[in-house]
Amino acid sequence: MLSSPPTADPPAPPSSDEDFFSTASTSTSSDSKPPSPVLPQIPITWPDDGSLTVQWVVDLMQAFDWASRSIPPSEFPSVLPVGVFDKLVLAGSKIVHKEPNCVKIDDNSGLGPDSRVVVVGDVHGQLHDVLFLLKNAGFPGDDRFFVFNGDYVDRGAWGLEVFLLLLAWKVLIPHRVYLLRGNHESKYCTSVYGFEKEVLTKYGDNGKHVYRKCLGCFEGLPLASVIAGQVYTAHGGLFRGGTVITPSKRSKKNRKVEVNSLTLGSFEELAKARRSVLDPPWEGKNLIPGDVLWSDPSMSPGLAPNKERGIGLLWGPDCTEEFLKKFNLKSIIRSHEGPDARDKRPDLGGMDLGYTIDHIVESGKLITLFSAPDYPQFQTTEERYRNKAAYIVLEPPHFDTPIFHSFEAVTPRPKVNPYYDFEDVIDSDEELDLVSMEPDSGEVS
Ligand SMILES: [Mn+2]
Repeated sequence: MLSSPPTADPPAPPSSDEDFFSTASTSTSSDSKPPSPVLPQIPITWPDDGSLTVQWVVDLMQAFDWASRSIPPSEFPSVLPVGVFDKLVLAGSKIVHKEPNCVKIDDNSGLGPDSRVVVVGDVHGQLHDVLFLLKNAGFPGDDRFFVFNGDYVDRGAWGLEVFLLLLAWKVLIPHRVYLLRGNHESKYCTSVYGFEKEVLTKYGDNGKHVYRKCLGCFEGLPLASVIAGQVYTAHGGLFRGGTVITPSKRSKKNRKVEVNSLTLGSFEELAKARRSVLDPPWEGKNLIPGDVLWSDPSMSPGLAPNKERGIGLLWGPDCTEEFLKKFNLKSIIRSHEGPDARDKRPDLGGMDLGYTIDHIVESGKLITLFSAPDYPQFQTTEERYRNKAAYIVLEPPHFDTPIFHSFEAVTPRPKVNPYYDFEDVIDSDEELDLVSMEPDSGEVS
């Protein structure tokens, strides 16, 4: 029985979307389709009227799952023709580019007493684990919001599928699904950690076009969210403020840019940052996007440059407290560090369960959330971490107490070749190769 008494009790949990691949059709209209067959309808076609349905998105997920098990990557366009890719990415890009740098999810956006908010960390192209997560947490819907903390692509072999299926949910219900940007949604990371090569392999002659369109969409992804005025989420975390610009009216060349000793930034400064850059700059005056996407917590007090990564900040428990207190928040949920990264940081917790509570301070907590189990999937056998992953559910009435759900990797997964040199490439992008990055990064002089 799912009915609940008409009291102030919390509402009954939403029914699970069990067996969504075999019994996905829930439409009651007269022209409803029969349940999806095991073999998907391919190629996927764009709806005539341009409006997606839940069934379309479910069919897309099923087709991606089937393709990952049944056809070589180079035949991917027989599942998703480039014309349909174009339509989906155009629709998604238009929506995300209009969103503010920090999206607010509150009663103005439909958050109510029956709502849940699911927060998800790095997923890194692990398609089957993302499909499991969506099934386990329940699909996005009227009462179920999703905030993804970025790093959809790279490392895993199905970054394109993961990003596109999440983008399809975004297009279907833009005010229930929020896709934040991770540091891997950039030109630099995708050229080193596999996504570019993956796209070129899957789309052949159209690969460059598809890759460019994906980067264009990544550029538009918002940087952070605030849920119910209680929880701040972002891929890396906190960011600096106080970049003082001393303008000179006479000559632009003499314009001085001074960075004061590091101080925490405000939401006003976050709102003004220019996020539409292929690679967030690590120098100059547009530093907030790089901080939000690349920073890490530290157990040492204060705010310092993140020398390990070459971009972003390290912030201590005192900064977590200052940020929470100043903005009247209860927690920070960030991602960005998997089991490999945490292996090298003995003063912080390990990522065996998919989350860690890094700072506990007077005003609340700092949490790291990682949603890619058994990561990274191509690591040589003896070095595998076999970590669980996790997602967080925030519940009414206050949405301020994270409930953790850990889960294991879906096995067996299809055998595939990696799209990057996992033997030699450094772990967890801890070090930015500044020389290989384009100097401009879209930065204005
Ligand atoms: Mn990351």
